[in-house]
Amino acid sequence: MKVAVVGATGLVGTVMLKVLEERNFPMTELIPVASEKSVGKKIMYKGKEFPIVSMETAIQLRPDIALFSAGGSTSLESAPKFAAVGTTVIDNSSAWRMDETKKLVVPEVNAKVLTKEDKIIANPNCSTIQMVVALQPLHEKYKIKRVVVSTYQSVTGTGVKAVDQLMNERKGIEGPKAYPYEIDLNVLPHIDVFQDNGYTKEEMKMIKETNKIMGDDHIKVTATTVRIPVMGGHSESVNVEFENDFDLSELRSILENAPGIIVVDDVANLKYPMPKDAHQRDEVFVGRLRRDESQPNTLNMWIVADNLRKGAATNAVQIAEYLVEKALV
Ligand code: 11C
Repeated sequence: MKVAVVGATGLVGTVMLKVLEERNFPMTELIPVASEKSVGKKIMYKGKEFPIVSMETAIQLRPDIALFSAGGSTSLESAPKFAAVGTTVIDNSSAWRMDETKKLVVPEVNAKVLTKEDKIIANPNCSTIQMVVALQPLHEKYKIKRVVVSTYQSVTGTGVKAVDQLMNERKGIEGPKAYPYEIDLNVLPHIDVFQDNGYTKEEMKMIKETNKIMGDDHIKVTATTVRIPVMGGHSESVNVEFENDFDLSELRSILENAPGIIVVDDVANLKYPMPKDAHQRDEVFVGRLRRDESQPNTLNMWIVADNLRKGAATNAVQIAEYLVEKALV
Protein backbone atom coordinates (compact mmCIF):
# COMPACT_ATOMS: atom_id res chain seq x y z
CA MET A 1 0.00 0.00 0.00
CA LYS A 2 1.12 3.51 -0.86
CA VAL A 3 -0.14 5.63 2.06
CA ALA A 4 -0.37 9.42 2.26
CA VAL A 5 -0.77 11.08 5.66
CA VAL A 6 -2.22 14.53 5.07
CA GLY A 7 -1.59 16.87 8.00
CA ALA A 8 1.43 14.78 8.99
CA THR A 9 2.90 17.40 11.34
CA GLY A 10 -0.30 18.09 13.32
CA LEU A 11 -1.35 16.60 16.66
CA VAL A 12 -3.51 13.85 15.08
CA GLY A 13 -1.20 13.35 12.04
CA THR A 14 1.74 12.66 14.33
CA VAL A 15 -0.28 10.05 16.21
CA MET A 16 -1.45 8.54 12.89
CA LEU A 17 2.20 7.94 11.92
CA LYS A 18 2.91 6.43 15.34
CA VAL A 19 -0.12 4.12 15.14
CA LEU A 20 0.70 3.02 11.55
CA GLU A 21 4.22 2.17 12.72
CA GLU A 22 3.14 0.38 15.91
CA ARG A 23 0.55 -1.71 14.07
CA ASN A 24 3.01 -2.46 11.28
CA PHE A 25 0.54 -1.32 8.63
CA PRO A 26 1.39 -3.00 5.29
CA MET A 27 3.03 -0.11 3.47
CA THR A 28 5.28 0.08 0.42
CA GLU A 29 5.58 3.85 0.43
CA LEU A 30 4.81 6.62 2.92
CA ILE A 31 3.87 10.05 1.58
CA PRO A 32 3.72 12.64 4.37
CA VAL A 33 1.83 15.78 3.34
CA ALA A 34 1.72 19.12 5.15
CA SER A 35 1.31 22.82 4.46
CA GLU A 36 3.74 24.64 2.14
CA LYS A 37 5.88 25.87 5.04
CA SER A 38 6.72 22.26 6.02
CA VAL A 39 7.43 20.97 2.48
CA GLY A 40 10.97 19.59 2.25
CA LYS A 41 11.26 19.03 6.00
CA LYS A 42 11.64 15.41 7.09
CA ILE A 43 9.59 13.18 9.33
CA MET A 44 10.81 9.91 10.83
CA TYR A 45 8.98 6.64 10.23
CA LYS A 46 10.39 3.26 11.28
CA GLY A 47 13.81 4.83 11.79
CA LYS A 48 13.93 6.35 8.28
CA GLU A 49 13.52 9.92 7.09
CA PHE A 50 10.68 10.80 4.71
CA PRO A 51 10.43 14.23 3.04
CA ILE A 52 7.18 16.12 3.48
CA VAL A 53 5.54 16.88 0.12
CA SER A 54 2.81 19.24 -1.05
CA MET A 55 -0.78 18.21 -1.67
CA GLU A 56 -0.29 18.47 -5.46
CA THR A 57 2.78 16.19 -5.40
CA ALA A 58 0.92 13.67 -3.26
CA ILE A 59 -2.05 13.58 -5.66
CA GLN A 60 0.32 12.99 -8.58
CA LEU A 61 1.83 10.04 -6.68
CA ARG A 62 -1.67 8.41 -6.60
CA PRO A 63 -1.55 6.77 -3.16
CA ASP A 64 -3.84 3.81 -2.47
CA ILE A 65 -4.96 5.34 0.82
CA ALA A 66 -4.83 8.91 2.17
CA LEU A 67 -5.38 9.48 5.88
CA PHE A 68 -6.52 13.09 6.23
CA SER A 69 -6.28 15.19 9.34
CA ALA A 70 -5.93 18.69 7.99
CA GLY A 71 -9.21 20.41 8.83
CA GLY A 72 -12.58 20.61 7.10
CA SER A 73 -11.86 23.14 4.36
CA THR A 74 -8.66 21.38 3.22
CA SER A 75 -10.57 18.14 3.15
CA LEU A 76 -13.49 19.59 1.16
CA GLU A 77 -11.05 20.92 -1.40
CA SER A 78 -8.50 18.09 -1.64
CA ALA A 79 -10.22 14.81 -0.73
CA PRO A 80 -12.18 14.74 -4.04
CA LYS A 81 -8.93 15.32 -5.96
CA PHE A 82 -7.40 12.22 -4.36
CA ALA A 83 -10.61 10.26 -4.94
CA ALA A 84 -10.48 11.27 -8.61
CA VAL A 85 -7.09 9.57 -9.05
CA GLY A 86 -8.36 6.40 -7.35
CA THR A 87 -7.15 7.02 -3.78
CA THR A 88 -9.40 6.01 -0.90
CA VAL A 89 -9.51 8.91 1.56
CA ILE A 90 -10.19 8.37 5.27
CA ASP A 91 -10.98 11.81 6.59
CA ASN A 92 -10.80 12.84 10.22
CA SER A 93 -12.53 16.22 9.78
CA SER A 94 -16.25 16.86 10.12
CA ALA A 95 -16.51 17.87 6.43
CA TRP A 96 -18.10 14.68 5.04
CA ARG A 97 -19.59 13.03 8.10
CA MET A 98 -23.23 13.92 7.55
CA ASP A 99 -23.05 13.74 3.74
CA GLU A 100 -25.59 11.07 2.81
CA THR A 101 -23.32 9.73 0.09
CA LYS A 102 -20.42 9.13 2.51
CA LYS A 103 -20.00 6.39 5.12
CA LEU A 104 -19.23 7.32 8.72
CA VAL A 105 -17.36 4.41 10.22
CA VAL A 106 -16.28 2.95 13.54
CA PRO A 107 -14.96 -0.50 12.61
CA GLU A 108 -16.29 -2.27 15.74
CA VAL A 109 -19.77 -0.97 14.91
CA ASN A 110 -20.34 -0.69 11.16
CA ALA A 111 -17.27 -1.62 9.08
CA LYS A 112 -19.55 -3.88 7.05
CA VAL A 113 -21.12 -0.88 5.29
CA LEU A 114 -17.84 -0.26 3.41
CA THR A 115 -17.49 -1.15 -0.26
CA LYS A 116 -14.85 -0.69 -2.97
CA GLU A 117 -16.86 2.26 -4.28
CA ASP A 118 -16.34 4.31 -1.09
CA LYS A 119 -13.55 6.69 -2.03
CA ILE A 120 -14.11 9.23 0.76
CA ILE A 121 -14.81 7.66 4.15
CA ALA A 122 -15.50 9.81 7.20
CA ASN A 123 -13.91 9.20 10.60
CA PRO A 124 -16.31 10.34 13.37
CA ASN A 125 -15.80 12.85 16.15
CA CYS A 126 -13.70 11.54 19.05
CA SER A 127 -16.38 11.77 21.72
CA THR A 128 -18.85 9.93 19.47
CA ILE A 129 -16.44 7.10 18.61
CA GLN A 130 -15.74 6.01 22.17
CA MET A 131 -19.43 6.15 23.08
CA VAL A 132 -20.72 4.06 20.15
CA VAL A 133 -18.06 1.38 20.70
CA ALA A 134 -19.64 0.79 24.13
CA LEU A 135 -23.26 1.31 23.05
CA GLN A 136 -23.35 -1.02 20.03
CA PRO A 137 -23.02 -4.41 21.80
CA LEU A 138 -25.61 -3.29 24.37
CA HIS A 139 -27.98 -2.09 21.64
CA GLU A 140 -27.74 -5.47 19.91
CA LYS A 141 -28.82 -7.25 23.08
CA TYR A 142 -31.18 -4.84 24.88
CA LYS A 143 -32.19 -2.25 22.23
CA ILE A 144 -31.41 1.30 23.25
CA LYS A 145 -34.25 3.85 23.53
CA ARG A 146 -32.42 6.90 24.83
CA VAL A 147 -28.91 8.07 25.76
CA VAL A 148 -28.04 11.02 28.02
CA VAL A 149 -24.34 11.83 27.84
CA SER A 150 -22.15 14.40 29.59
CA THR A 151 -18.53 14.64 28.54
CA TYR A 152 -15.30 15.64 30.25
CA GLN A 153 -13.00 16.37 27.34
CA SER A 154 -9.23 16.70 27.10
CA VAL A 155 -7.65 19.92 25.82
CA THR A 156 -5.83 17.84 23.17
CA GLY A 157 -9.18 17.71 21.32
CA THR A 158 -8.77 21.41 20.58
CA GLY A 159 -5.15 21.19 19.40
CA VAL A 160 -1.66 22.38 20.22
CA LYS A 161 -2.75 25.93 21.06
CA ALA A 162 -5.03 24.65 23.82
CA VAL A 163 -2.36 22.36 25.26
CA ASP A 164 -0.02 25.38 25.32
CA GLN A 165 -2.70 27.52 26.98
CA LEU A 166 -3.16 24.97 29.77
CA MET A 167 0.59 24.55 30.33
CA ASN A 168 1.27 28.30 30.19
CA GLU A 169 -1.50 29.01 32.70
CA ARG A 170 -0.11 26.32 34.97
CA LYS A 171 3.32 27.99 34.86
CA GLY A 172 1.88 31.51 35.14
CA ILE A 173 3.11 32.47 31.64
CA GLU A 174 1.07 34.77 29.34
CA GLY A 175 0.41 33.37 25.86
CA PRO A 176 -2.14 32.90 23.09
CA LYS A 177 -5.55 31.63 24.19
CA ALA A 178 -7.46 28.81 22.52
CA TYR A 179 -10.46 29.29 24.84
CA PRO A 180 -12.46 32.40 25.82
CA TYR A 181 -11.64 31.75 29.50
CA GLU A 182 -8.89 30.18 31.61
CA ILE A 183 -8.86 26.41 31.34
CA ASP A 184 -6.56 25.54 34.24
CA LEU A 185 -8.52 25.07 37.48
CA ASN A 186 -11.68 25.63 35.45
CA VAL A 187 -14.38 23.79 33.47
CA LEU A 188 -15.98 25.12 30.28
CA PRO A 189 -19.46 23.82 29.33
CA HIS A 190 -18.67 24.83 25.78
CA ILE A 191 -17.01 22.80 22.99
CA ASP A 192 -17.02 24.19 19.46
CA VAL A 193 -19.52 26.88 18.45
CA PHE A 194 -23.02 27.46 19.82
CA GLN A 195 -25.92 26.65 17.49
CA ASP A 196 -29.33 28.35 17.23
CA ASN A 197 -30.91 25.64 19.42
CA GLY A 198 -28.58 26.44 22.35
CA TYR A 199 -26.51 23.29 21.91
CA THR A 200 -22.88 23.38 20.79
CA LYS A 201 -21.72 21.89 17.52
CA GLU A 202 -19.88 19.17 19.49
CA GLU A 203 -23.15 18.21 21.20
CA MET A 204 -24.99 18.06 17.88
CA LYS A 205 -22.19 15.92 16.41
CA MET A 206 -22.63 13.40 19.22
CA ILE A 207 -26.37 13.26 18.56
CA LYS A 208 -26.38 13.02 14.75
CA GLU A 209 -23.25 10.91 14.32
CA THR A 210 -24.45 8.30 16.83
CA ASN A 211 -27.65 7.73 14.82
CA LYS A 212 -25.75 7.50 11.53
CA ILE A 213 -23.02 5.12 12.75
CA MET A 214 -25.44 2.84 14.61
CA GLY A 215 -27.81 2.96 11.65
CA ASP A 216 -30.80 3.66 13.87
CA ASP A 217 -32.59 7.02 13.93
CA HIS A 218 -34.89 5.81 16.70
CA ILE A 219 -32.14 6.04 19.33
CA LYS A 220 -32.71 9.34 21.09
CA VAL A 221 -29.53 11.10 22.21
CA THR A 222 -28.99 14.25 24.24
CA ALA A 223 -25.57 15.62 25.14
CA THR A 224 -23.72 18.20 27.24
CA THR A 225 -20.08 18.50 26.21
CA VAL A 226 -17.56 19.99 28.61
CA ARG A 227 -13.88 20.89 28.39
CA ILE A 228 -11.73 20.12 31.42
CA PRO A 229 -8.03 20.76 32.15
CA VAL A 230 -6.94 17.21 31.30
CA MET A 231 -4.64 15.78 28.59
CA GLY A 232 -4.83 11.97 28.32
CA GLY A 233 -8.30 11.41 26.93
CA HIS A 234 -12.00 12.15 26.96
CA SER A 235 -14.32 10.80 29.67
CA GLU A 236 -18.09 10.41 29.44
CA SER A 237 -20.88 9.82 31.90
CA VAL A 238 -23.51 7.93 29.92
CA ASN A 239 -27.07 7.10 31.00
CA VAL A 240 -28.68 4.52 28.72
CA GLU A 241 -32.35 3.54 28.73
CA PHE A 242 -33.10 0.19 27.08
CA GLU A 243 -36.32 -1.21 25.71
CA ASN A 244 -35.60 -4.52 27.46
CA ASP A 245 -34.47 -5.16 30.99
CA PHE A 246 -30.95 -6.42 31.66
CA ASP A 247 -29.04 -8.46 34.13
CA LEU A 248 -26.05 -6.39 35.24
CA SER A 249 -23.57 -9.27 35.30
CA GLU A 250 -24.70 -10.40 31.84
CA LEU A 251 -24.38 -6.83 30.56
CA ARG A 252 -20.88 -6.63 32.03
CA SER A 253 -19.84 -9.82 30.31
CA ILE A 254 -21.24 -8.54 26.96
CA LEU A 255 -18.97 -5.50 27.29
CA GLU A 256 -16.01 -7.65 28.38
CA ASN A 257 -16.38 -9.75 25.24
CA ALA A 258 -17.04 -6.87 22.85
CA PRO A 259 -14.29 -5.79 20.43
CA GLY A 260 -12.14 -2.83 21.42
CA ILE A 261 -13.43 -2.57 25.00
CA ILE A 262 -11.67 -3.08 28.32
CA VAL A 263 -13.95 -3.15 31.35
CA VAL A 264 -12.32 -1.57 34.42
CA ASP A 265 -14.98 -1.84 37.06
CA ASP A 266 -13.92 -2.97 40.51
CA VAL A 267 -15.00 -0.25 42.88
CA ALA A 268 -14.15 -2.35 45.96
CA ASN A 269 -10.53 -1.91 44.89
CA LEU A 270 -11.06 1.65 43.58
CA LYS A 271 -10.64 0.56 39.93
CA TYR A 272 -12.39 2.63 37.28
CA PRO A 273 -11.34 4.13 33.93
CA MET A 274 -9.30 7.35 33.99
CA PRO A 275 -7.69 9.42 31.22
CA LYS A 276 -4.25 8.85 32.77
CA ASP A 277 -4.63 5.11 32.16
CA ALA A 278 -6.29 5.41 28.74
CA HIS A 279 -3.53 7.71 27.44
CA GLN A 280 -1.60 6.14 24.52
CA ARG A 281 -3.95 3.16 24.48
CA ASP A 282 -6.13 2.13 21.52
CA GLU A 283 -9.01 0.62 23.49
CA VAL A 284 -12.16 2.12 24.99
CA PHE A 285 -12.32 1.74 28.78
CA VAL A 286 -15.69 1.22 30.45
CA GLY A 287 -16.57 1.18 34.14
CA ARG A 288 -18.86 2.38 36.94
CA LEU A 289 -21.53 0.02 35.58
CA ARG A 290 -24.65 0.34 37.69
CA ARG A 291 -28.39 0.45 37.42
CA ASP A 292 -30.07 3.83 37.29
CA GLU A 293 -32.42 3.21 40.21
CA SER A 294 -34.63 6.15 39.27
CA GLN A 295 -36.27 4.36 36.34
CA PRO A 296 -36.59 0.85 34.80
CA ASN A 297 -34.22 -0.71 32.22
CA THR A 298 -31.65 2.02 32.62
CA LEU A 299 -27.88 1.88 33.06
CA ASN A 300 -25.23 4.34 34.15
CA MET A 301 -21.68 3.92 32.88
CA TRP A 302 -18.39 5.78 32.52
CA ILE A 303 -16.43 5.63 29.26
CA VAL A 304 -12.84 6.82 28.73
CA ALA A 305 -10.57 6.72 25.66
CA ASP A 306 -7.52 8.50 24.29
CA ASN A 307 -9.19 11.00 21.97
CA LEU A 308 -6.15 11.28 19.69
CA ARG A 309 -5.94 7.48 19.37
CA LYS A 310 -9.29 5.63 19.29
CA GLY A 311 -11.00 9.01 18.95
CA ALA A 312 -9.03 9.89 15.81
CA ALA A 313 -5.82 8.24 14.54
CA THR A 314 -6.39 4.64 15.62
CA ASN A 315 -9.96 4.58 14.31
CA ALA A 316 -8.75 5.89 10.92
CA VAL A 317 -5.95 3.31 10.77
CA GLN A 318 -8.39 0.54 11.75
CA ILE A 319 -10.64 1.57 8.84
CA ALA A 320 -7.58 1.36 6.54
CA GLU A 321 -6.71 -2.07 7.98
CA TYR A 322 -10.25 -3.28 7.28
CA LEU A 323 -10.09 -2.02 3.69
CA VAL A 324 -6.82 -3.88 3.13
CA GLU A 325 -8.02 -7.05 4.84
CA LYS A 326 -11.22 -7.16 2.75
CA ALA A 327 -9.41 -6.14 -0.46
CA LEU A 328 -11.54 -2.98 -0.76
CA VAL A 329 -8.54 -0.87 -1.85
C1 11C B 1 -12.83 18.22 20.77
N1 11C B 1 -14.17 16.55 19.66
O1 11C B 1 -12.50 17.45 21.67
C2 11C B 1 -13.37 17.72 19.46
C3 11C B 1 -12.21 17.54 18.52
O2 11C B 1 -15.05 17.03 14.78
O3 11C B 1 -13.23 15.89 14.75
C4 11C B 1 -12.54 16.85 17.24
C5 11C B 1 -13.41 17.66 16.32
C6 11C B 1 -13.91 16.81 15.21
O4 11C B 1 -12.70 19.43 20.86
